[in-house]
Amino acid sequence: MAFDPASSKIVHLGSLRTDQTDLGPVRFLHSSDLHLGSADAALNAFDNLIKLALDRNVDLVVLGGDVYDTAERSTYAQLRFNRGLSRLSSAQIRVFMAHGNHDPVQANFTPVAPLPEGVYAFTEGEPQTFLMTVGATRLAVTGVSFATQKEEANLVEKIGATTVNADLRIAVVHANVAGIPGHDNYAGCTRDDLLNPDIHYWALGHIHDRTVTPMPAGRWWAYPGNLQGRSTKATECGPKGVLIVEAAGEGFAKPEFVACDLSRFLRVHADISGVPNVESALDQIGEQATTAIEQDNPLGLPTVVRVAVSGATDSHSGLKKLLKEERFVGLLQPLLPVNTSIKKISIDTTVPFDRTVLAARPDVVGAVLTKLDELRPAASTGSATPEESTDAGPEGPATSSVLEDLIDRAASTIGSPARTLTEKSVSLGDISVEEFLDQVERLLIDRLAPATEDEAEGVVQL
Ligand SMILES: [Mn+2]
Repeated sequence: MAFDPASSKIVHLGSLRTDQTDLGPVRFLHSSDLHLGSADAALNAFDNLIKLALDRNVDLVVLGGDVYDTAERSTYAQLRFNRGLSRLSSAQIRVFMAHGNHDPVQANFTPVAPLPEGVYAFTEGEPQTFLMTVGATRLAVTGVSFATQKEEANLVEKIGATTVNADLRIAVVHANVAGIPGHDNYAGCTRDDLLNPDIHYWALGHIHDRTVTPMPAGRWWAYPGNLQGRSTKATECGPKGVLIVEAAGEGFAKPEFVACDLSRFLRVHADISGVPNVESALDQIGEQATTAIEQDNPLGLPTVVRVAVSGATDSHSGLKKLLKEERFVGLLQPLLPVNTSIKKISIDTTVPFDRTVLAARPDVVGAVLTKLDELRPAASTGSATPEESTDAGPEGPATSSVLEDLIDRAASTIGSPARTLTEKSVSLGDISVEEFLDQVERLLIDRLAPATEDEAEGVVQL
């Protein structure tokens, strides 16, 4: 079937199924952020995607952008991508692909070959719709690509403004819904833009965290997340793969996640509160981390972990020393499942303490804890994010600016330990003020109220 997809806003593809008696529901695979060309693991995960599409006998595959890691599109990645697409093409599975900020349409690259038959890349700027019949269903797939890396237009709104005559509509686009943090705010749109009743499934790309959100009447918007994790950054952790979506009722049934990744990244947390010594602490950390790794990864894929340890324990200073001597990884490694490598260990433990005794101390520790107790009742609502904290209400300065003052004052009184209590020390983000205060308190106790003489640098009695 020869035509120029760039020339038409609506393209008729006819009937998708070779078996006209197959009236089963429309079934498709949704993937995005494949970042092909980054590491070979991504290309191998793409091979898993192809195998899955064939095994599940889907009618179509939709790709929500950032198929390639860079605008220059690695030649090797293009060849591997085309090889996979050709297998879908031979099986009569159509592919609809939007481009995102990593692989915009206007880019300096040389294609290794034209796209295989039955693979369609959406044009830039204005949405394009493909109409087809799948069994008894008239299906429309509408999408649009990024022209350049920094797409400013609301592409979701542009798609929503198009009208076509169909029973089911899938929209394919790379976009940031409601300014999700941690990702560039390209092609931003609001949640309300997605409520458009004409679109039954928004096949989105860009956000590497998988997000599947139901809307009324069997409609959904979803980010499948990237196809293969790349680091221990929070959004890169956990199983990565694709969504399999099947028509049901007047829309679609809940999408099914299927992992396609070949290696995994994971953040694990071990709570060793009350553990009496360093040896038991190591055993506990090993046990808790193993449970978390096995739960995330029952098939035993190679896993890279970051381990965070917390709790009030007598092993606190011993663990800190092991970490300083760079001996921790070597000791923990044999306690974890084979195929696990440790990227980082962070020790956020404290010495065991009696809070009442500390709060009564006539020094900066007592003063700070007393101040924190005063702040807690006011902290029952709101968040500690800097944007919200600048909104000082009529009742006075917002909580986190009070804390900032407090930390400043502590820093000028006692020197370096408190000065390290910067915003980096606590995870300012979408946390409540109470959680924020807890983090501040834990850091204060760790740095200002050490258990042993040799840790007691910088503590000044008031
Ligand atoms: Mn992106």
